[in-house]
Amino acid sequence: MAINWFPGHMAKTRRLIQENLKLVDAVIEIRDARIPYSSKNPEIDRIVADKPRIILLNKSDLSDSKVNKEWSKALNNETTQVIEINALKGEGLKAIKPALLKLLKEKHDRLKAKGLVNITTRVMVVGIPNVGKSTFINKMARNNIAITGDRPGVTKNKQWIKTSIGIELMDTPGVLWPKFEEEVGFNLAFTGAIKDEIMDIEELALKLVERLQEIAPELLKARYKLDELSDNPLENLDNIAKKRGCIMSKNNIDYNRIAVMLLDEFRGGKIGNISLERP
Ligand SMILES: Nc1nc2c(ncn2[C@@H]2O[C@H](COP(=O)(O)OP(=O)(O)O)[C@@H](O)[C@H]2O)c(=O)[nH]1
Ligand SMILES: [Mg+2]
Repeated sequence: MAINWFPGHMAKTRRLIQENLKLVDAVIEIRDARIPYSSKNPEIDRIVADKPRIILLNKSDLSDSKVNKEWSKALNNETTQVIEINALKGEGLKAIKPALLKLLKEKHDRLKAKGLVNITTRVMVVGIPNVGKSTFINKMARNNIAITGDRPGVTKNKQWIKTSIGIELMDTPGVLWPKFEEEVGFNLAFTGAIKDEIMDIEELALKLVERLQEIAPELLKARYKLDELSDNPLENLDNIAKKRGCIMSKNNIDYNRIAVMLLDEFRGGKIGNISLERP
């Protein structure tokens, strides 16, 4: 993670976000469509409370579209609308405004009854690091101004970004912490949310093979032209390495090289559209 979280830090972030929530009509929570459970902040439901919420399943270009539908169905409810998007390409963004209007209908009707005509809808974007918050905000911003840097909570001097769909976004997203669970850690690492420098990437690649041989064996076989898979992930990793010529002297496997290659190809969607989690 770009940020090292510790309890004081988390409390401050929570407080900042809760303060900023008073200024908005709704929350846009972004998750990684490949790992909608692992990319969820553990306290988000309590933090957002009863604010209308839109959950964006981002990076849907990399996940399994059938599984995206399952997640949408599982997470949709009275106060939460789920939308699949690809923030890089701007796909799916059109559905956001109608979803917001639906969630805010009663409030808007009340305001209209009082005679208000031009109602501005203000929204805050939140999510754990690497889910695509900055990419999304930049895509939504009319002038495509760059917003960089991950800061927990949001800054004191907020600015509102006007978007092409008539809603205003708080300029800085609320950066939340991830769950601290082993399985979640691996999922975040597989998808590239945790920096490789702090991971043992050979172990990570082996774990990924183990996972893929379980959930996407055909895609794994096809990508690396393997006739069959072994039950033993290490054997599969060795075979993948041989197919890719990751061999050193004396026929030893170059595990570092195949690990980098495999993780890179998975993250880039080259092995296929793979959802690591189902609802
Ligand atoms: N394939 C794909 N990559 C994306 C998408 N959205 C963001 N990314 C990439 O994910 C990485 C993290 O995005 P960023 O906006 O910095 O995430 P943030 O930490 O939440 O602000 C970057 O490399 C983006 O290019 C998407 O919809 N599809
Ligand atoms: Mg960012």
